[in-house]
Amino acid sequence: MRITLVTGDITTQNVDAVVNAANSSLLGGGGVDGAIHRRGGPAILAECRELRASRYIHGLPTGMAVATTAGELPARWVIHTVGPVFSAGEDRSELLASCYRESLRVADELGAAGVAFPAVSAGVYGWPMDDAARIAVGTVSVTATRVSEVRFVLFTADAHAAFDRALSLLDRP
Ligand code: AR6
Repeated sequence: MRITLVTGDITTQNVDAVVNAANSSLLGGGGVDGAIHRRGGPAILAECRELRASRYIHGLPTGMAVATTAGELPARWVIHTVGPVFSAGEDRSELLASCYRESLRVADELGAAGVAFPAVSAGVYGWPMDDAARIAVGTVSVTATRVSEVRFVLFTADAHAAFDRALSLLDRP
């Protein structure tokens, strides 16, 4: 699997699936979630509402992922995952790693070859960027998947630099 980094907006990415840093309501929010629903149009929210009414009456649990179509986005699917809120007192890294693993599992089910991820939990949910990047890159690189390209789409130069550092740590023996 190829891991690539770009600075930019995830809603413009031409990949099979884009991952949404959602919340368990699946009914939208700010950050990436807001941008995806705004640019993707109402079809995504309609499917999310269906998922809430059928499979996830109590919401999508933290660390899980589920797909919808991508509405008017260039991608074919949106994979919604719920990152953990950062806690200084409790190690929730395993839940953040689970977001990446579960999203790749869903991508495999869909047959998606290219998947774009944002820095899950590193915005409103407060996860320090360097640590979020290390968990993201570290998890994706050891997950067995048929996905051939994972593209991390970072919103700022600082986030891009953090993912760059995480990738170079990976190369070190
Ligand atoms: N493309 C790529 N990255 C983006 C974009 C974009 N269009 N917009 C923001 N980012 P966040 P979270 C970056 O807050 O921390 C929502 O309200 C952003 O700079 O989107 O998992 C949900 O509904 C940051 O680095 O997600 C939840 O309630 C990263 O994406 C909650 O926020 C993630 O920031 C989830 O919080």
